[in-house]
Amino acid sequence: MLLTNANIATMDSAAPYGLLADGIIAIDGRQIAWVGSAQDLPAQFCDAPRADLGGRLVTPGLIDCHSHIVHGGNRAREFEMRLQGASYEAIARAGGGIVSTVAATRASSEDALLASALPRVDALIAEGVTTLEVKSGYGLDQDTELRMLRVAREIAKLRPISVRTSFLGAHAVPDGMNADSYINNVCLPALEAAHGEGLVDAVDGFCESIAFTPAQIRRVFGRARALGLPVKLHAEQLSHQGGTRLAAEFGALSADHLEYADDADAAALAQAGSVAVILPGAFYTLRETRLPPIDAFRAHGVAMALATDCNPGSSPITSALLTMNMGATLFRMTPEECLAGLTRHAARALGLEDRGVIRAGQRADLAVWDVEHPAELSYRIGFNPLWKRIYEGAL
Ligand code: DI6
Ligand code: FE
Repeated sequence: MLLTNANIATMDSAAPYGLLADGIIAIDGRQIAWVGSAQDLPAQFCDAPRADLGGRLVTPGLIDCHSHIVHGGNRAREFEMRLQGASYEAIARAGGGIVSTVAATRASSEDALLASALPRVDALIAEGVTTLEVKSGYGLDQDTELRMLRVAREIAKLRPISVRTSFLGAHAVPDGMNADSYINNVCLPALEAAHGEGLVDAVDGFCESIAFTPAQIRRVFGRARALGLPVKLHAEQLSHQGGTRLAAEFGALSADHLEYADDADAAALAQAGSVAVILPGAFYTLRETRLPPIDAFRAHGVAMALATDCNPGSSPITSALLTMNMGATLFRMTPEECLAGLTRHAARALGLEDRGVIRAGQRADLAVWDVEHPAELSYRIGFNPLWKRIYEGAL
């Protein structure tokens, strides 16, 4: 099949957005077979059926590389409390925050978790998202952590979306346990069990004063390494703990949040080839003021991804497009950086080489937008110009 008369943001060349005007994409089965200018179409494709895109913009399918989209309940009540002045940390210390979602998630069956996640997934799909990362981390016991990951895998069977899972057992310390014994007696055995069931694509952690120290995360990463699993880390979100450098030391796929990261952290990420995952939804929701060091990431050549961080506490957002707008408006990322953040660099943050750019041999996961210029995707607020979404070659 040929997609003709397309304005293609390949995200794969030195040109801004890798733009290719009057382009054609040839799709063979689930893959892109060829992409280029209309006049260069190889003879072998000339007789293929054509779909005229009317000059619309085609981008790679969007990739949300950081989400906690599977969870029980919601935290609207806590949202009210924060508006009355309580801080995120104070709420967490008072048994609210992550721990309250843990209670709701433990009380939810697999079916209930799935039923509550699907409408959120559908909202992302409606905006052209074709790959979604989903974390565990609201179980904090073996059964519930595994249940969350099974639900994540189930999503990909029920919807046209590719799901990558991250085991986030080291997300919070459950009530009545100390952090070290939780890591040793719950988190590490749960990781082994989840991996044994094929439920884990990567291992994540939350390195923060209200969560785990670098020394504790190091033990989790050590086990991940022993199991042959890549790592990523919530680092320097609310304070500087040294998680970013730990992540870099382990060759992490990504370090995420990073508001309190510094120049040396940026250098370490660059050296390790780790992606900086920027999460403006959490910054916005928590009304943070400390900006991630975007200039340092640029100066050191650190690839920046953007993601929703969809979660019931700090980022109850299910919009990839609004995430791009926030990346631009709050962090002064360019619209091109924002789009790369949800395509090319997001793929890297998940360790995926078969998607994120429009190129022969890549998966045919595409988004067709009724816009003239790709900057429009970051510019509008609350407007969805998706015209068609193509998943594994299917329109
Ligand atoms: N950082 C976050 O922003 C989310 N998790 C994390 O480690 C928040 C999770 C929550 O508040 O439920
Ligand atoms: Fe997160």
